[in-house]
Amino acid sequence: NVVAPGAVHVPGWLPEERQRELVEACREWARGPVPLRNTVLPGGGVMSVRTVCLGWHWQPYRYARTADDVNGARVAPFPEWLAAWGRAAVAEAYEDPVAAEAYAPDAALVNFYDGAARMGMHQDKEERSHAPVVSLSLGDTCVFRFGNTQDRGRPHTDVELASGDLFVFGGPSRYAFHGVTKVFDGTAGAASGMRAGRLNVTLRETGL
Ligand code: MD3
Ligand code: FE
Repeated sequence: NVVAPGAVHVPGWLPEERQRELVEACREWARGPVPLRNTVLPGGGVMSVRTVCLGWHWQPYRYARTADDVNGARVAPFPEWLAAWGRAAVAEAYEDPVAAEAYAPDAALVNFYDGAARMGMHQDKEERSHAPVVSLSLGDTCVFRFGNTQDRGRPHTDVELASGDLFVFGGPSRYAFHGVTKVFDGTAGAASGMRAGRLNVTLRETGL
């Protein structure tokens, strides 16, 4: 489903077995070396989403190798198998194996949402590369709001993201405002092996 130029939603892309593998990997990453934490923004606000990073640590609003705003530890490496999933994702979304082969993500943000967590409308501009962002959803279904490139307001499109869904944001959609307005408690089903809540894994090329 092409939601906007460069923004492609592929419902149910991850088979159950892959969903379970990714949830299991997220459980390991959440244990350390940097723990899952509520990011504190420079203005003092605390995000309701809990995050752990791979490859590069997103420290609002820059990437670093160490989590200086958490425990100072070096972040876990970005695994090569996850980069391969990213290339498969780009190939699937854009039906372009040549573009997909060049995709070299080196950072992942793992976001955990409980039923009350939200993500306000924002742009992802810390990456120096203009390569697409690959998003994989696990567990509870959410309402994802895909906006415009000008501001946080209208026009926007609301899309439900369920466990196993793939979303790729590239080209003109790469710098669109986006957020998560709602998570539907208890909608995870059995596919991912998640007991509660929602996980979202985004793959990025930092260009660093
Ligand atoms: C569109 N995460 O980590 S995933 C984020 O569900 C983030 O956790 C949300 O926004 C989540 O920055 C939304 C979909 C997504 C991710 C990155 C994008 C959409 C995007 C970057 C550019 C444009
Ligand atoms: Fe984002």
